Amino acid sequence: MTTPMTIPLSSEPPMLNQAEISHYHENGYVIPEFSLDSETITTIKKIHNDFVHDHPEFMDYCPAILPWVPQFVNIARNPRILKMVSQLIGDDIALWNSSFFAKPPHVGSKTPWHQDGKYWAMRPLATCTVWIAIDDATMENGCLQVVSGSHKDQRIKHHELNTQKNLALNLELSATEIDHSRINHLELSAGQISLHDVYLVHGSEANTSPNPRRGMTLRFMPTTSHFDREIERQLFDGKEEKNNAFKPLPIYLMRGVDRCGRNHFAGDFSGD
Ligand SMILES: O=C(O)CCC(=O)C(=O)O
Repeated sequence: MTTPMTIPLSSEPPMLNQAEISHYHENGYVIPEFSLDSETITTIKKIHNDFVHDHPEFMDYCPAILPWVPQFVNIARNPRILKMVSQLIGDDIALWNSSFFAKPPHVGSKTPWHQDGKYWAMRPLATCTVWIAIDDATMENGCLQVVSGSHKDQRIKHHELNTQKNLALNLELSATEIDHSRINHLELSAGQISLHDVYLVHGSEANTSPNPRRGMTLRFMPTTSHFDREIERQLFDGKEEKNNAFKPLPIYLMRGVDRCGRNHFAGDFSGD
């Protein structure tokens, strides 16, 4: 019998104030008073540049970068980021993915309107995404857009297959599911972050500007959810992932313990 992994809770003081926490729960996202330092952003750019140099197929979008660039886990270990996430989804949290929406100048793909939960394998569905602006994200270069409050009914709405070229994702919410009166553009300076809920409707326009719009995501789930490897496999089947054969995602316990007792973490053998 092995001892389950435990990572002590952070002793950091709270990062989000009550208004920010309420904004997240009410609207499905929040932009906190926080910014990563420029040195960290420069390091991320350099590592990402080296990565796309070796893997040009991921120049625009990489759905899962940790299997290729495990050192990005250290960005997720930032105690202040973990504190914010724990204030939103609880003290027991695991990092299960990081994607890179790089949107190069002039050719960067549109991300169609979608809900993340349509694509994901944990049950119950739950994730707080930390979206990090690696460049200034503006209306011109395709900043993230969200539909405020669209997470509230906790329902995966109807998506349709869209096989059009130059889309980062191939499932798109049906037009009738989008409340255009509640769209907000999340313009951020490099280093700023937004956090969003698994049910939030969001997307972004193509980047037709001369400026890059790199966005890096960190996907955190509460360990009350089980990352179901069978569902992960089924969701992958039939998908062309740019020469990327199926590889189960490594999951990292970031804080606390595995509450559901069924997750299997990198470096731990106590899950199922
Ligand atoms: O950065 C983008 O364009 C889209 C990001 C996104 O869909 C996500 O973070 O889930």
